[in-house]
Amino acid sequence: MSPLDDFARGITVLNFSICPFVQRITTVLHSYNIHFDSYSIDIYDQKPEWFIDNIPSGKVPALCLKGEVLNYDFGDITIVGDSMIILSLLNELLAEKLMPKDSVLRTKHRKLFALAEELHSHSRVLLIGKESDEINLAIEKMALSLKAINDELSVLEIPIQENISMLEAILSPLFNLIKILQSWYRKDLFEGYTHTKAWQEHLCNLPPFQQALPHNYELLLLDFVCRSDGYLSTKLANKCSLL
Ligand SMILES: N[C@@H](CCC(=O)N[C@@H](CS)C(=O)NCC(=O)O)C(=O)O
Repeated sequence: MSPLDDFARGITVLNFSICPFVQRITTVLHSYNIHFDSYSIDIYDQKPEWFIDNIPSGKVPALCLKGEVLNYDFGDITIVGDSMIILSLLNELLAEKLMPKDSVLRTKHRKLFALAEELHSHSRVLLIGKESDEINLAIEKMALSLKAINDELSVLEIPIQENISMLEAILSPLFNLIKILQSWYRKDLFEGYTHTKAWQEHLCNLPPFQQALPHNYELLLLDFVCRSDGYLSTKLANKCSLL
């Protein structure tokens, strides 16, 4: 049975509690006070047929849009997957407010989006990688991505405007995830990267990002790590045993 017919008009975000890619979307929606509903998909269980039929990648986030949303009529239902595609759609609906007007600056932001994807893949290894060699390699690769991110951020001013940009929506969940990984690995992954550290401080405290973050996020993430049976779950065995 598909729940799609039961979704209210407007926006429904298909989510998974710990997903940083979902947080990109909900951070924007909170920042612009756009009402939305959420529907949880357990991506580690058998995914529902209606979900796979509409989102063949089987990944969240996905956005279901019904009727008029931000002055655009999406008809009976429109379903969009992939956080970057959803962010571009939101950017269009929000009259391009999520991106800088200046094209050189826009290119810098896009470069950072690509670096953020790299960093996500290394973070994933740190979360659920099995062997210490694999982890060490991911930490080395992470340092390279972080150096590049730090260089890019060094020439960007930390924003002070009220509503957030696409860059902030992409980096907040990532830098928050790395903050938690740092405490679990007892390692300052941002050591020496002063600009990145300053941005991390700014991004992790952004009110719309805080609204997008489940209140028990670290615990939910810990549960996910402990179930993964990877290197980190062994390292955190004491914490895992308390769950
Ligand atoms: N490139 C995708 C990545 C999304 C993604 O990796 N989502 C994860 C949860 S955080 C997922 O749904 N995984 C399920 C799967 O791989 O089967 C995006 O930006 O939306």
